[in-house]
Amino acid sequence: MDLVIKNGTIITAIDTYIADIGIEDGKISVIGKDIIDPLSRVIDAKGKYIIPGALDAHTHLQMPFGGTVSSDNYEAGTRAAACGGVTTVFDFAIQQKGDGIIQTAQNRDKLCAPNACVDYAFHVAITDLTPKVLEEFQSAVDYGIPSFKVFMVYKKEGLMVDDAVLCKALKKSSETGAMISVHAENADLIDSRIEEYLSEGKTSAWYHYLSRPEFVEAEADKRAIHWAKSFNAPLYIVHLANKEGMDEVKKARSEGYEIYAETCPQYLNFNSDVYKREDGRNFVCSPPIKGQESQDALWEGIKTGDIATIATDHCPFQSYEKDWGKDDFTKIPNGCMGVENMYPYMLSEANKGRLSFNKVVELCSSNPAKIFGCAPAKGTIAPGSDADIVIYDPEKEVTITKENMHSNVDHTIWEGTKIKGYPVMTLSRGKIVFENGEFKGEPGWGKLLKRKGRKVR
Ligand code: DUC
Ligand code: ZN
Ligand code: ZN
Repeated sequence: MDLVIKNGTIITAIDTYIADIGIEDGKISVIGKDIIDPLSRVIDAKGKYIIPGALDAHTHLQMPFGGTVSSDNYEAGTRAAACGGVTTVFDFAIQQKGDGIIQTAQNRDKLCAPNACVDYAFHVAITDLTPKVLEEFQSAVDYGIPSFKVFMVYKKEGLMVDDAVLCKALKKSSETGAMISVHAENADLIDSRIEEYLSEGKTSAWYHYLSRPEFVEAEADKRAIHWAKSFNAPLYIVHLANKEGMDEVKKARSEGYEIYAETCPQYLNFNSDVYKREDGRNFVCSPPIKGQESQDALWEGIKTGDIATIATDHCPFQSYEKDWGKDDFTKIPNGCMGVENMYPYMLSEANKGRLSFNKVVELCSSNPAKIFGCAPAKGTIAPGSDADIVIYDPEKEVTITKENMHSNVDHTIWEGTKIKGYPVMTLSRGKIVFENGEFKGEPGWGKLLKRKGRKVR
């Protein structure tokens, strides 16, 4: 064996127990008591928790957006991921008009492959659903890209698709084993509210929130769920942030529909009051962070199992870029950092007793692995699985500052947040990529995952 982790408390989505873990050739080769191999390196993890690396199912690295490019390139973003216990990122490859699905992922991979420090996959965001692209769904699934996203917003940016396209994609996904995810907000309403506020001289970040409040997101959630039900297709709603949408997800699931909701730490930890702050523009993301009632509903959704995953929507921009919107909220590039904060924050909430550690592993690791076709290699600690492992010290306390984070961004919305318990080591396929606050990985280590499609109903 190459490495033995001894005496740690192993926590998966379903189990908690003390055992040793043997690692060989990047995989977990054995789990048991008193594993001895005189030739292998030994890490004593007594008093520490051993958890599967997180899968962040939602990042935007090096993404052209908002008049610039998100500031974490593939190296910086996956470095930050490793330092936050994330061992797989799912990035969005945006289809250029005329390109195919596999071609879109391959083009993006040219940027990613030489730089990725942890494993990665692409969801392809479909912007141009020609008959040829629709026909390509099956080949893309067979190739190992079974997840596609559509934007119900960003009309001017050329990303938005209409309901007819969404429905075609849903229908085809149910026939081919693909999964469609949606960014759900009502584009027309946003545009008309923006116009109104700007004409009244209402330009601060607070009006970013008011131009896309709870009901604007909820309408699109309901519409997307309606169409998914109509075509008997599974649906994954990214970054759900509002109560009414949460209620609709709950209802659809109770009726037996396969609807998955993802939310993000920023929606769980902050509420819309942040947009009244002097630095409110740093929190500008879409959908915006909602009111307290919505935050409470999301936590309740976690408790009931109606939130399936936590991911980050990691999309950082530098302060000078956020400042473009000082006097006009529409000029603020949308997005915040999060990939390094998700697992520590959620685990800290578990450490404080708000939810169980098993539940955090389920939300941040095992569920995204299952939903997006990379279980059981990812998302658990079991013989045969990849040795993507986080060693977590429940006693270590960290206060987040921009200086102790590893992204390429000069500020963080998490500044000053106290985290109780923290990852002390991250292994990516058996390789140490983070240890005691320091990045230890290397660009080019991360591999593109070929994933399985869903069973066709
Ligand atoms: N929302 C953001 O805040 N940033 C990137 C894309 C998105 O939908
Ligand atoms: Zn989005
Ligand atoms: Zn996003």
